[in-house]
Amino acid sequence: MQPVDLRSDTITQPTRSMRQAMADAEVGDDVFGEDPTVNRLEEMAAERLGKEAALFVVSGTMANLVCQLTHCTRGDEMILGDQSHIFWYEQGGSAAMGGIHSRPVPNQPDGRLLLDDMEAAIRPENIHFPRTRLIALENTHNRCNGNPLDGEYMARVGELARRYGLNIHVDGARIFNAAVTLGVEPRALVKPADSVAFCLSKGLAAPVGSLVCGTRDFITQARRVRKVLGGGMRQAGIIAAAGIISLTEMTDRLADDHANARKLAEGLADRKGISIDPEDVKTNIVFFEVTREGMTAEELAGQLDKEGVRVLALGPTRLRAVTHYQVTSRDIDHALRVFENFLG
Ligand code: TLP
Repeated sequence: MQPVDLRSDTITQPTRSMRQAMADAEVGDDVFGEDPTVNRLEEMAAERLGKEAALFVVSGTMANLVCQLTHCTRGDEMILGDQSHIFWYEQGGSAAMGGIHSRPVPNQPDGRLLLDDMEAAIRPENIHFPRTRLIALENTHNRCNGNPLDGEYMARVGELARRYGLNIHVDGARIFNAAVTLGVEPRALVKPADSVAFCLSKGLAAPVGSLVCGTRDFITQARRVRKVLGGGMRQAGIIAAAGIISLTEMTDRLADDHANARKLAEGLADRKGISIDPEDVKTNIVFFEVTREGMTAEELAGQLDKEGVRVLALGPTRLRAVTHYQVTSRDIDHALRVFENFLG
């Protein structure tokens, strides 16, 4: 049997129709704006996110960085969650590349930042202080159990940002997971956002690519930033073609991943030496703790790997499993049997 690889939804392989679309893609030089397939993908992305325009970039990390560099100049401050992907996993690129100062605010267990915490973090005008420019949110929130943020919360953040003249960026790497679980279109979740980044190469199964969405002016500036980062691609329609399939064929099926994640969480809750509340699992990300005396997350992940079940150890006792297109309900049954054999 093939390993059941639950390390991340980034491991998804392109579908047959993606490979076909890639082979047949009409292409041109995208730095000249002449790749019809990239142009079509960008139009589709802007429409789905309810923004004027979009920009195709190579990764979620580049999408976030392009947005931060477009919103901020050196010495500006960005309010963001202390558990956010930007803060944890992007090498501090905003500081390294843009001289942007990060102001972390505690993420609540559901991924929100409290309005009061954000408001308290906004700098008044003072010669000693950096200028607060940007609020960055994450939806779904990776390190907070993949929790979705709803439109109502976003509207309240929007009101706060407007009051202080701040911009909002949403790292929506998995915004389609949020939309599917909340039963809305993604545009309903990002109305007050000035920029949104989302990924094609996670649950949506494309091999490469993310999109930045915003106003036409913002995207014009972001296109310049992408170029200086070396991200101007030429016949990128080859990969954009797969992204079009992501948007047309792969969004609704995310509900299956969420059902599999819930099934995994419920099964794990019955295992000895594991602590998890299945109610916390709203999308495709399942965090759990190993509570067996003397066993680390690393050891448990190593043992499971030997039996063909791959998960990530993300802390001394914390592990993560992510469901995706390549994981079936039967794979979850198999994974749960392996957990049971090992833990009882
Ligand atoms: N997340 C990856 C790892 O980097 C942790 C994963 O396996 O979950 N925003 C969010 C919320 C993400 O989860 C990720 C990737 C990114 C941005 C970055 O995307 P890429 O990997 O395309 O640069």
